[in-house]
Amino acid sequence: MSFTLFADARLALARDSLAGLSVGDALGSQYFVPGRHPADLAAGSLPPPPWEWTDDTEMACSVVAELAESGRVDRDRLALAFADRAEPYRGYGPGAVTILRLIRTGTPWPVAAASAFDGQGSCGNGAAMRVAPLGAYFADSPTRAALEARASAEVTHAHPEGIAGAVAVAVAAATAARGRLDGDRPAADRLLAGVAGAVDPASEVHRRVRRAAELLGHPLPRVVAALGNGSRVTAQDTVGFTLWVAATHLHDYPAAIRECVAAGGDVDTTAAIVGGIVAAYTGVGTPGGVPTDWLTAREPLPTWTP
Ligand code: R7I
Ligand code: MG
Repeated sequence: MSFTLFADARLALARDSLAGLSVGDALGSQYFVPGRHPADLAAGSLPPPPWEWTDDTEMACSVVAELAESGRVDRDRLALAFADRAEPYRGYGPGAVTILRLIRTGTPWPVAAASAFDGQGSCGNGAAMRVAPLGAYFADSPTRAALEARASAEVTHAHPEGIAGAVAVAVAAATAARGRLDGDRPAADRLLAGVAGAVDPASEVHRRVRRAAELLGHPLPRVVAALGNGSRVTAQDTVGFTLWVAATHLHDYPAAIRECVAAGGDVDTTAAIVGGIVAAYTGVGTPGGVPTDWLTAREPLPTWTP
């Protein structure tokens, strides 16, 4: 069934996803602080606030600001927004630091992005980590979500795997938000099949999304062994795993985040991706949604966030 989504309804979906993304990022990064243990979260104990967000959230806020402004991704403007707003101490990847510095000092983004990693372009998980709210914004069209996700990725991630990771996460978030609007939770296998169908079939990201579907119902250590947990900080090593977690726990935000923390690896980013997808389905302060006390513990978002 086709339907019309007004701009403010799109933005509300994107903002709920951003809440889930930023809380996942901020809580996940707490487990890099010495003395914090994943087992504490599993036992129900939260780290003391404030939970500071990282580059994942800062870039996601720019994506949402771009959509609020123009309803689409203008690559030139998004590249400049990423570059101008980057606070250096937020934990950006080394490739991203270089690309954003080049853009800030006048290098066109296609040149800056293509120069990364000896001309391979970045296949880091950074394009995937910031894109879930964009998927939620395009809840009415996974095709459009995929197209705009590609545009949002290209300004920093020229490598096909980096782009595939962003497309996969955006389509998952669009499907989750659509399920929320329909009042009908998408089944895990259907969600993953829809994502696989939207992603470059030649990519490793595609292979791992397919593998994630085969591993539904399997225990976490087995899943991490097969799909990774982001410890390599690449899209290939991150996205399949995060989609397995999101598809498995789509109705239960706290359980989804606990799973990311238990898995280890690039926890702020896996929890940001998973949190962004799951919150597109659950919302905030709802049963199974982003808990309001978690949201309060998170450092406030930048003042310019829409
Ligand atoms: O993708 P990116 O923005 O990284 C995001 C991650 C998240 O975890 C953030 O929270 C932050 O911690 O970083 O930044 P990049 O530096 O472009 O990519 C991340 C990493 O992926 C790099 O440091 C490399 O280790 C790896 N990588 C590559 N390795 C080999 N060849 C990215 N591209 C390549 C490549 O082409
Ligand atoms: Mg980070």
